[in-house]
This record gives sequence, structure tokens and C-alpha cells, in this order.
Amino acid sequence: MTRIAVVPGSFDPVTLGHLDVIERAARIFDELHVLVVHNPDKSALLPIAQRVSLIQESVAEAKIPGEILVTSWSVGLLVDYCTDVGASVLVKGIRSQVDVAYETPMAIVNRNLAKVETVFMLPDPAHAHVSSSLVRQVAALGGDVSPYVPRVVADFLEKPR
Ligand code: COD
Repeated sequence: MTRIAVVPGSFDPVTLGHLDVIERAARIFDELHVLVVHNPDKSALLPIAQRVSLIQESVAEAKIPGEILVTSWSVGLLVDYCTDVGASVLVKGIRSQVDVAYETPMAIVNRNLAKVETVFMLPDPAHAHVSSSLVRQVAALGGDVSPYVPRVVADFLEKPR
């Protein structure tokens, strides 16, 4: 049986922390779907299609091996996507107790809704402090984001838009 897992997130933009979780999850599962989802609690910087492209380019640049599909989802529950593609696992990165508090109720509800299990992955300590919101803030104030994001993302954010 092919083990399919979904790595969901806002990825606005994808960071080295996200990429580390994607790389390690790709070693565990046969097929990985990196799913860009709009988070209504956050104000967006990049359009969804742009986030998808930047993840695709970052995965290619990092030469992450394995079956990795990058796509987006905007209709209905996250577990509906999982059911549609036959995925039984969600992978979430856990940086702190704040992430645990945010993710735990969703993990329980997702298991109740569709028997989709959530696997929590601890971050690489080198990236544990990195978040997309931090990157957005540094970029908006003209700072150097290259320590926090893949090169393609740093190049993109530095371009005048
Ligand atoms: N290191 C490791 N992991 C990290 C790092 C890092 N540096 N940075 C972020 N992560 C993890 C996050 O903890 C998260 O697991 C994932 O990467 C994505 O992070 P973000 O910030 O890009 O995305 P979020 O937190 O805005 O997540 C958006 C989702 C839409 C995925 C989330 O809100 C969700 O699961 N929603 C469920 C919608 C739904 O169906 N609800 C109903 C039932 S619960």
C-alpha cells in the first residue's frame, strides 16, 4: 500500500523550517503532498499560486528526493483533500508549546472527522525560531531574509514588486 502524507500550511512564504520538515517527511512516506491552504486568521503576503511555485522551485533546488506534489486547496475541510487523494496522515511541524496548543485540537478533530492521523515532527534546532511571519516582517523592513528562506524565495522577496 502506498503511504501518502499531506504537509499542509500557509507557506507565506515557504521557509527553511518548512523545507526541513518536507525533506524529513519525504524520507518516511512514499508520496508527499505539500498543500498550500489559505489560513483565514492570517493576512496574506503572496497569492496562493506564487506560494506553490516558490515551494516547487525550493524543493527542486534542494534536490529533495521522493514523490513530492505541490498543490493548493481552497474548498472545504483539509481532511476532504486527504480523503480525495487517499492520504491517511497529516504532517505538522511543532516548534513550541504554542504550536502544540494550536495543533492538538485540530489533530483530534481531523481524526474524528475522517480517521486522518496527525504526525508531529520536531524542527531542526537551527530553524526552530523561523516563521513565515518573521520573514514577512524582516522583508517588509528591508532586512536580509536569506538566513531563513530558500535562495529562490530570498531572490523573489528582494525583487521590487
Ligand atoms: N520548523 C518546523 N515546522 C514549522 C516551522 C519551522 N521553522 N515553521 C512552521 N512550521 C510548521 C507549522 O507548525 C505548521 O505545522 C506548518 O509548518 C505550516 O506552518 P504555516 O505557518 O505555513 O501554516 P499555518 O500554521 O498557517 O497552517 C495553516 C493550516 C491551514 C494548515 C492550518 O490552519 C490547518 O490545518 N487548518 C485546518 C483547516 C480545517 O480543515 N479545519 C477544520 C478541522 S480542524
